[in-house]
Amino acid sequence: MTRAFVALGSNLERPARQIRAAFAALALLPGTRLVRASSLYRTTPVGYLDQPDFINAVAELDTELAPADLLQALFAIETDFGRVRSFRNAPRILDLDLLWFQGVVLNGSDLILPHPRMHERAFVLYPLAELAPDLAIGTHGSAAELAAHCPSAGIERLQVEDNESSE
Ligand code: PH2
Ligand code: MG
Ligand code: MG
Repeated sequence: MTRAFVALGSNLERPARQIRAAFAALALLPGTRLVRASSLYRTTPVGYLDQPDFINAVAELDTELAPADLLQALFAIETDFGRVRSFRNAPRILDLDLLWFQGVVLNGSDLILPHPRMHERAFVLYPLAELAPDLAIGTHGSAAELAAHCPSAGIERLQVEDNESSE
């Protein structure tokens, strides 16, 4: 079994509901166990700004899948959820990004590990640091250290009771 972390994001069609359903879909992947799900976070868009706020979260997995197979499985879940790819950073029903895979460093054309932008994105680091504060992100530092250096503006951790109202 290999430890892996996946980032979840949604800003269309009842995002909190999409994220909770996506955790369930991850738990059903072959040879894979959902170890833990982070809290849900409401985050303001980064990059392309003219779109709704996101719900973001992180999943911790144990998996027998190889990185490339896990990546394909994540794409398949995105497609199942109705994701349509238009332009880069466009609003989406579900985005599943493979962040970290047992510390593997990979520079492929289809997959870069650890995820090349994760160390600078508060909407990834806050939920990740909640699950694995000591996780080493390549040579950048630990999840908690990196999160501490990211401004918390625009990041709101949802209380469990908020989850329903944010659907
Ligand atoms: N994903 C992006 C670009 N910008 N901003 C937020 N707040 N959350 C995201 O998940 C996100 C983003 C590209 O995947
Ligand atoms: Mg993404
Ligand atoms: Mg993606």
